[in-house]
Amino acid sequence: MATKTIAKSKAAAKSPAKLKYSKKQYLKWYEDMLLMRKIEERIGHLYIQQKFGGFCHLYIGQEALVTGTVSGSEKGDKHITAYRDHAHPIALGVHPKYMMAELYGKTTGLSKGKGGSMHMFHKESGLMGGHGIVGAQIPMGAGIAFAEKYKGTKNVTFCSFGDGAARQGALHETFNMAMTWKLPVVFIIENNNYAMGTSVERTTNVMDMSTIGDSYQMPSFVVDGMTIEAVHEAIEDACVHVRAGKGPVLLDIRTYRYKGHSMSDPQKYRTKQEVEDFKNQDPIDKVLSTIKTNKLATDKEIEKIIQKVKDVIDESVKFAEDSPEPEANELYEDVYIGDYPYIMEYKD
Ligand SMILES: Cc1ncc(C[n+]2csc(CCOP(=O)(O)OP(=O)(O)O)c2C)c(N)n1
Ligand SMILES: [Mg+2]
Repeated sequence: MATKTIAKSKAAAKSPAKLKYSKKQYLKWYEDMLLMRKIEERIGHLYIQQKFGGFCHLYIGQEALVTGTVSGSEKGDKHITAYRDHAHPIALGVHPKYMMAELYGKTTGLSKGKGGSMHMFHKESGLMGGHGIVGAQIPMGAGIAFAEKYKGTKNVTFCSFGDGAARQGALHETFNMAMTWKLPVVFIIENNNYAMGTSVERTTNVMDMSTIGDSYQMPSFVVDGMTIEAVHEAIEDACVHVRAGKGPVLLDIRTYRYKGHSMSDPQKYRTKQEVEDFKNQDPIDKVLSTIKTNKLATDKEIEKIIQKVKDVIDESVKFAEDSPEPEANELYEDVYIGDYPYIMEYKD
């Protein structure tokens, strides 16, 4: 598709040094991404110390995706994602203490302690989860977009899923319906090149994942996910199309996770050099370099941001540790239990 080629060259041509965005925007990007990175480093340590259990997938390296998605979107828009979801509430302006409390399984958590790491929800800010079933959020994202269209809002739904999830059959039914009904949804492939230990090239004959939209004539773009400006601009462009009622857009955002798939991953499927090569394109380093080169903040101001981040993390851990566990009699509240007689019986 012609559009795809244009978008590729547009993304590649972006240069942070050109300062297309304001000082305020750069400092916000820096603070948000730093907070995501540092809080997840802490989460990794807390997990090893067995402060909480369950699965735990870190987003480290991918911060520019959700940060640029939110900065390029508007209030009222909806966001749905997979289980790698600790950074999403932060991007949406939710204090991370509620995310931390959820990890600890406490009542003050984003899902009242019943969801854990993979199920962060915050309806008020538009976060519709956090989903542990690979690809489950693809049809659900289209469903949310359908509801927005039905209600006559101008809200866009951002539906993010991994390169592995993109291989689920439900994607094709969803893409077909979303294009037929011109639903207001931006599909985002968080393409970090691996589904657990399986690389994209081991799962497909077609390496360019943006072509998945072609059979549905869905406008599709490849985006540099290690550069915040590129993500932000791609989202803004996509929103112009979607809000005009023209239907979905697919963004294949190329990113990389620095840590293992989850907390137990020996990472034998990739070399240390590969990880280092991506760390050399780190989105947070790039934003900081732009801030320094263009003198958008003094060293003292940068230090202040770093200190603020540390304080917010300490506050979040303390809040999570001090919060109460759910009571046993809350077990069946806020969870879908269906209308099965045996459950009702058990409840009585
Ligand atoms: C339906 C389903 N199948 C398998 C799994 C096990 N599983 C968890 S994560 C994962 C890999 C998904 O990779 P990707 O979509 O690329 O996301 P990433 O972890 O890279 O963010 C698999 C197979 C699952 N949770 N759900
Ligand atoms: Mg992946």
